[in-house]
Amino acid sequence: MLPQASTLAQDFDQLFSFIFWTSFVSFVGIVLATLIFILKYHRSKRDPFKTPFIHGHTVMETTVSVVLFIWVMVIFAWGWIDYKKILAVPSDALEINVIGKQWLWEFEYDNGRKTVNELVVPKGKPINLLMSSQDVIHSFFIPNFRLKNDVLPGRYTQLWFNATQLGEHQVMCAEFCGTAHSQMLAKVKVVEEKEYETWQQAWETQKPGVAKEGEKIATVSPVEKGKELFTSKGCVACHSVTGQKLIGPHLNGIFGQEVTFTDGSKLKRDENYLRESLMEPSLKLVQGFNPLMPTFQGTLTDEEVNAVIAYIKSLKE
Ligand code: HEC
Ligand SMILES: [Cu+2]
Repeated sequence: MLPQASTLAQDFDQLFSFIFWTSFVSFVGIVLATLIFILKYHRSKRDPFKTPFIHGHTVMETTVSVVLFIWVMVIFAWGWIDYKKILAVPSDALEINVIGKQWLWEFEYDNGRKTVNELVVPKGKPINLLMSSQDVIHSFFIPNFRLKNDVLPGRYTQLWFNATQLGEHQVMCAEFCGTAHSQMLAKVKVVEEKEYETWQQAWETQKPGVAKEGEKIATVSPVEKGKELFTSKGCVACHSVTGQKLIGPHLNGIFGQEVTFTDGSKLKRDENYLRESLMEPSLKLVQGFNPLMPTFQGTLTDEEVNAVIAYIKSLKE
């Protein structure tokens, strides 16, 4: 077995073992029963009619059906309980943007640092990957963590984990995505929290040619980049970030809150909703407003969309 390197790995392995071993036992039972029946009831020259005609056995048939039903329901319930753990992203998780493209993985941290095919994370801290693809469907798969989720163009998916083992863990793309699909590999490097902080500080203070030793460089974090785009792309003309109503609704303090649309339906604003608001603004109209927002499809790159969303998320009441 591969190492169990995340907090959830053991849970998933237990369910896997349960399914594997119960299936194995029933497989052995079926093969044995088949052999016994062959030996006992096969047609022979000596006694061609030794097997009596069987009418069925209600008690046995019902028992088998009920036992099998319970077995399947146990697997279902157990799987559901585990699946909910995948969905329950801890609120204090460190968020990292992941962009998949043919054929590499790009990571962007909240301070603006970017890495390719190497994701460095602190051990024992919940990490939430906010993933999207720039081209086709990919899938982010970390076997040692027993975690995998598809990475889709034009939409966010998430994957959270809490790494429990130091060292490097292989990442693969698990969705066939073209010629170099099998080389679409990355590593998750798990380090102690201290080391992680030093690693980030080293970059912030010693980026070659930009800053003298010990001096902070002007790094552009996604939030800062988003703030710039908010002005340069003209969002400011229609949206305030101070609570004021302009042509469009104000955007501060809205993330995670409920929004009501003109047709009366409601939705909790999440990353995918914000993304959709930028790409297809007329799809869901905020109550009390007119369909005046232009689409930003094709105008903003995936990275810029991530930045704008990070900025909106950072705006408090
Ligand atoms: C010409 C005016 C205009 C511009 C420019 C504009 N918007 Fe909008 N926006 C609107 C209007 C009007 C609405 C409300 C109607 C709707 O839902 O489409 C809206 C809705 C939104 C919403 C949903 C708000 C909510 O309360 O749920 C978001 C998010 C948003 N805009 C973000 C942006 C961003 C980011 C930009 C710049 C990249 C931008 N908008 C540019 C007019 C504009
Ligand atoms: Cu891929």
